[in-house]
Amino acid sequence: MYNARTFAMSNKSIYRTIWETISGEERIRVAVLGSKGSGKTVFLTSLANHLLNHDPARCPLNGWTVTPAESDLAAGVASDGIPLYPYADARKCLAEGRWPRKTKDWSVLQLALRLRNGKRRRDVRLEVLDLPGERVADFPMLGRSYREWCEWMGHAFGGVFGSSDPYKAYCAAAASAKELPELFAAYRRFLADEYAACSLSLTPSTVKLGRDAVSRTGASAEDFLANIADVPIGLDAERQFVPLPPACFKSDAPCRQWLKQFERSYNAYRRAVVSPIGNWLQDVNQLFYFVDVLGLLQRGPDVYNAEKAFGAQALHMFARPDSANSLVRGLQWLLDTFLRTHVDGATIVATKADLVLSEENRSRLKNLARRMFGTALLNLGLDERHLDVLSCAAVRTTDEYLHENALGARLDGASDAVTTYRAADVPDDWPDSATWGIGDARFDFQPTFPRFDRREDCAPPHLGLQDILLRMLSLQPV
Ligand SMILES: Nc1nc2c(ncn2[C@@H]2O[C@H](COP(=O)(O)OP(=O)(O)OP(=O)(O)O)[C@@H](O)[C@H]2O)c(=O)[nH]1
Ligand SMILES: [Mg+2]
Repeated sequence: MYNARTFAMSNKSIYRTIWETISGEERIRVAVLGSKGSGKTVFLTSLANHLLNHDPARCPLNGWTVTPAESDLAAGVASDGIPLYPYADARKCLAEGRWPRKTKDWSVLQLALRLRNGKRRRDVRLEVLDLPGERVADFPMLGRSYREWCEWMGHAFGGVFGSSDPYKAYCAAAASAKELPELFAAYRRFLADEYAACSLSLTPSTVKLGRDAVSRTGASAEDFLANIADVPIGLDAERQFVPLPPACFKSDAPCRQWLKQFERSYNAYRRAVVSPIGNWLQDVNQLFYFVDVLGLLQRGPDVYNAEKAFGAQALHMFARPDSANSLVRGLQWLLDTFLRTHVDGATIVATKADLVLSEENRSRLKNLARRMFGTALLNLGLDERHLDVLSCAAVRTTDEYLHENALGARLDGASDAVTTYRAADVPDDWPDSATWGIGDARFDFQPTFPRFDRREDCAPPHLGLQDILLRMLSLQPV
């Protein structure tokens, strides 16, 4: 039995180690993942703003100071054809008192930074991924052939995400389908029913977030179904694919006729949409999973369950293989260890912490995030010292009036007026699902709008951003 923890020589791939040795620059590659609306883009914008204009009084980093390196990657040259994170646009939105738009495509923030603390100096190239939350649903395609993906779908919707009646109905319809439109209609029906049941794992994600990057939503399954009626299930109308259930793999099954075609369309989709992100993720050394705990409390148990399954699935991608009990798997493991960087830290971040009053509430926020994802974190196979749960508001929008037990914030995007209001409290534990429903009045955490200095060199006020940065950049006190 080969044990990865015993044999691992480095978390970094050989390629990466050579690159760093030659360039003299340390590279820190960070994946920021989370479902849609969890706060990833706002975080990236605030993070870049703070690092490009570091003010130790606003963001103390254990005595370290950060300056952009002369090569100034902030202005940005895309490397490897990867889109660069549109920082300037997002920062402009914040300065105008609006939130950045929903992310449509994946991008990478690249910053060349010089870190100093007394005599110590480090040159770091920081790379942080931003992607639309919907794309995470396609991650199971990584490293899976079409057939393996079909098996995974059966496994996921027949157990991992809970046993799904819409999936069972889809499988029955697929097994007897005679024409492709019939099969595609059955799969769309399944997606719509899953959507209505709050599932976040709608794949291929281009059905939800079309190739035109317009997010398809709807108030009900029927609304959603109508909104995805013309969206191809795949790259385009000619290259559509759906998972075939096990019954279709039998030699006499009518649905088997589509196997080859779906294999081709699936491969094309994986190559164009999923693999570029997957390749980038292969070299990630820090993982941050964002969760909007307050939003979950507001939206009730179905969304909670969907988020929990979704997050566990996203985290699982980074699990370190811990053993290999055959020679072939042992060799695979060795290759993997040398070619692939393994995450050396994972952090769950409960976002939007400025929507609650007091440290006590923020600490409960962290506890809820820990209860939700603690097991998924431990399953990563990392030493517990490298796992953490934090709470953060990347952009602090509220003022606290502790003596009045109130918050002050802009509650209306169109007006600059600040309203003072009594903020809801975070519970000690996740509510009992029997008494917890959508829009529970106990969890009325009001959405707010940003308000802060428009000057670019004055980065947004925040709560707890420094704790994330200390981890991300490994900034120990000197
Ligand atoms: N009060 C407060 N609200 C926040 C903060 N961060 C995000 N929000 C709110 O959450 C919304 C979504 O934030 P985004 O950063 O766009 O979310 P995302 O994870 O990038 O979402 P996708 O692009 O859809 O995957 C924003 O429009 C704000 O309403 C924060 O620090 N404080
Ligand atoms: Mg985004």
